[in-house]
Amino acid sequence: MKSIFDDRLQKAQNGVAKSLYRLIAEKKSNIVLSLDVPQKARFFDILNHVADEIVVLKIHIDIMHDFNDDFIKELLLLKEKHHFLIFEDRKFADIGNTVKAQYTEGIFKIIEWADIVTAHIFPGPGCIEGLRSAWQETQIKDRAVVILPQMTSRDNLFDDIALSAGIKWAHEYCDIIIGFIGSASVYKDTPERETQLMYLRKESLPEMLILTPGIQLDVSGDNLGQTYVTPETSISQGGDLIIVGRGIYNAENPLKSAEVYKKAGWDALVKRETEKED
Ligand code: 5BU
Repeated sequence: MKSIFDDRLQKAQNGVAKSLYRLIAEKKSNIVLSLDVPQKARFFDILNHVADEIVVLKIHIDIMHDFNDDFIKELLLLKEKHHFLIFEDRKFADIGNTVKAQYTEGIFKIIEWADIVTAHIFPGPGCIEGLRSAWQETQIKDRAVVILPQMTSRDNLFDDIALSAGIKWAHEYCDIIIGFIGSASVYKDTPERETQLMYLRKESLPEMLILTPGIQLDVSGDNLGQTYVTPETSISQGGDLIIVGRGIYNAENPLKSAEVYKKAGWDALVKRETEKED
């Protein structure tokens, strides 16, 4: 029997995308855990509990207290043991020369440990070229970029023009861009009731992955402008992976919560993919 996303796996050019498609099928999970927990002990405690349920661990390295090389060593050991990819949500947004330095230098040396990073599209393609040039020069085998043609924050300035530019550049830089951040339920500025997320799915290369933050089962937002939808809403509109932060790490029992999101995400994905085949 064909496993989920087999066709997309065959088409994928980037090694990280291939690994991710394999992990999704093997772990029967489309969960990206956004572990925005600055205390190292709590961070690793939660990660140890939920690592088998997730396919990607997303972090913001610059929020960690007492960052040092041991943090990365410990992270890489857990990656090896539990099989997940590491995603630094850096949102690079500068000229190519600067993002190249931010990706490779400084105390974090992100390129050495992050399989995936995020980049804005507003600076233009030079931003992507800077990251790609760093990747080519370091000769690290598999590295990937996810770009942001949408965001989940309330009243953001992303529009249909940014969406189309993101889709175009993802085509052009498909050796390093493996997909997009998507946000459900934002409608395109056209008479048809089509969301930007549906459009993103329809117009982008089939092998592109769409990762959607702003996911919670029980609440619709926070008091700082975040907006939430359910896994089902996001996936039915074209999201492939659901990014869950506080819904898991702030739960009384993060493992139980991760299991609930995993089931909700997986069921919605299987339903969508099965309906497509019929
Ligand atoms: P939450 O706790 O599930 O709300 O965390 C969401 C995470 O996803 C957090 O790390 C954000 O920085 C990240 N995020 C987002 O929420 N919305 C976006 O549009 C993008 C990233 Br891009």
